Amino acid sequence: MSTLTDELIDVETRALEELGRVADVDALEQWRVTYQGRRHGRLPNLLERLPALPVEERREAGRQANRVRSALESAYTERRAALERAHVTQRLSAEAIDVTLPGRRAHSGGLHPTTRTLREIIEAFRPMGFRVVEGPEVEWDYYNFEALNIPADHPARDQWDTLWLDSEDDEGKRPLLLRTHTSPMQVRVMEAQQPPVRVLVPGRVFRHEATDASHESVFFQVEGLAVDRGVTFADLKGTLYTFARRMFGPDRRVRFRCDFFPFVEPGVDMAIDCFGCRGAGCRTCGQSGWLEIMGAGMVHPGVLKRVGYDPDIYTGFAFGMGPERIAMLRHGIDDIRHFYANDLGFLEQF
Ligand code: FA5
Repeated sequence: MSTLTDELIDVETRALEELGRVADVDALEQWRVTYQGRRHGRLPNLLERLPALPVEERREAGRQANRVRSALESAYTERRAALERAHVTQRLSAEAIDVTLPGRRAHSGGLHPTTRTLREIIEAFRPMGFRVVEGPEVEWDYYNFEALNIPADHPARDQWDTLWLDSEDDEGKRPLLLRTHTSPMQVRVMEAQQPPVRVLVPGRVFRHEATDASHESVFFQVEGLAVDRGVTFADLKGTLYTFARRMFGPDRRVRFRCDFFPFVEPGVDMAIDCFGCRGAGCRTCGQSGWLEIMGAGMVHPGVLKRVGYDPDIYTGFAFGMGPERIAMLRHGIDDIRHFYANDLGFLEQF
């Protein structure tokens, strides 16, 4: 028959052994109830038998009992601390940030291809002495048409149909409309100053238009105007050739053809060979092989007279170009409708 002392040592051995296998807080609690639980714990069960022992056996058993109790208590405390440490480490590693991962790049916006092109056009003309001015998108009929030799019944109004607005204060220049080109600024600039004039006018224009690969109904133009004594058609051609070389490079073909605009005399249109077909004809250029980028000409004497310039003293040239068409040529964009469709896939390429 084993003594209580033997049983105490036996319980201690098992308890410590089992404690070594305890892997989490739940199992630890289970262990505590099994060995130290007040009501049915193995150790308290043994201790209950102490008072009934004969005196000489009780002393030795009592000493062992105290030793085993404090051994189990300190083993328990140590194990609990170790489990808590492991738990914290585990949580930290689960929540850890891997600083070696490459970060996500912040998304930064960019300039719209039209804005970029406008700036490039301005930079191409700046060394030739042109300054930049802007004008109103809502314009009087007078500036958009009348002052440019396009009276109410003129057929040129058909090709420049637009939206009209009601207005109270008409100053005799009514009605109001969304400007169809930047040419009204020729008149406004000349009304406001005396020659020499050398301005560039970027801005948005509006037209009633059946849209296709090279036509939008809301688009941009850049107007140019140079007026002084002795300005000739050779100045016009030289200026625009210089521009074309700066913008498109020396090996691009440039075409001038006679064209009619009521506010110039003579008038031309300038085209660049189409990037898509190099002149053979395709959908982008409407099968013509050329992409028309601007209208131009010598300022009509009637327009000069209307703003108070003497056409016998002053002459000048003007031009109006489409920056979207220029961006199409520079970047190989096959449809002008991409520009304002707000498709990020398109816009992020610039
Ligand atoms: C004009 O608007 C004249 N004001 C240009 C001008 C100015 C002539 C000064 C003489 C002197 P036109 O309608 O051709 O002309 O347009 C000029 C340029 O704008 C065209 O060459 C083209 O590049 C661009 N453009 C015209 N219509 C559209 C359109 N619907 N969509 C995109 N670009 C267009």
